[in-house]
Amino acid sequence: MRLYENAFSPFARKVRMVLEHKQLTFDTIDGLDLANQAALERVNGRVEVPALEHDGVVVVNSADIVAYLERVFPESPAVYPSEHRAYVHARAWERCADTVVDAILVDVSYWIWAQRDDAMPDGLLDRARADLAKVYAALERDLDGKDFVAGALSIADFALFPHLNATRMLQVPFEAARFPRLLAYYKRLRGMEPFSGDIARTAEYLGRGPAALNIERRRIFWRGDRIEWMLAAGQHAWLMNEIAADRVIWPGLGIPGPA
Ligand SMILES: N[C@@H](CCC(=O)N[C@@H](CS)C(=O)NCC(=O)O)C(=O)O
Repeated sequence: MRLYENAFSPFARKVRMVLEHKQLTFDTIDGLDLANQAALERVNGRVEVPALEHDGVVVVNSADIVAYLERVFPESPAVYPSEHRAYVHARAWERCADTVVDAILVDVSYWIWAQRDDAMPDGLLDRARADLAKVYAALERDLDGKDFVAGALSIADFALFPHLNATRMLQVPFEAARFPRLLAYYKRLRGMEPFSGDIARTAEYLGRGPAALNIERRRIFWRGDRIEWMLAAGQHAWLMNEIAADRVIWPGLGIPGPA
């Protein structure tokens, strides 16, 4: 089994932690390293990580990869709750992590790791803080009397963790005074495998410094949810300027290969 991943990609980190939780054996390749982009493009037309190769089967899109692993390895520790309501709730949090939290955090991260000579647009960080506060409040609600978001450890926790881990660095943290259960939950995960291993890998990767990473840093890879949040945050003029200045990369067409 081979995982095309990247130590800063929340989607790849989610899948890698699920593989580890399921005690499966796999090797990895950094798909966002420019030296490996052609190999990534051969398995994923969108040229995104994560992608998984297993027994001649290629699976792309993190939620589909997790679903595949649950299906193919039913004897391994599950990440989907068996009870229907908890299953729907865990999947809803996975989707929120993937489409809402990711969009906000990645959109404000560009002024940290990308090669840019502008400052973040006025008001963008405040908008990120306000929108994330709503997510944090919902997590605080759901963690009342629970150690994990959907009761027992589930895909919700694997999907949320990489994002929660990035919030302080991105200046959008959840403060202890307002969100004590969320902070206790984050610390609980941080002390457990595979979450602690994930943090160590990402810290090592980021510790190299952006300039040492062989990744595209001038042009930004834009896709649906991240564009949606930028537009909803009022940044249409900024985004159009990025396009006009040729500072964007669009995903390839995600057309499936032969079965
Ligand atoms: N819906 C996809 C999203 C994956 C995604 O956005 N991957 C980003 C990294 S976080 C990527 O590979 N971007 C290409 C690039 O930055 O060149 C999933 O769930 O796997």
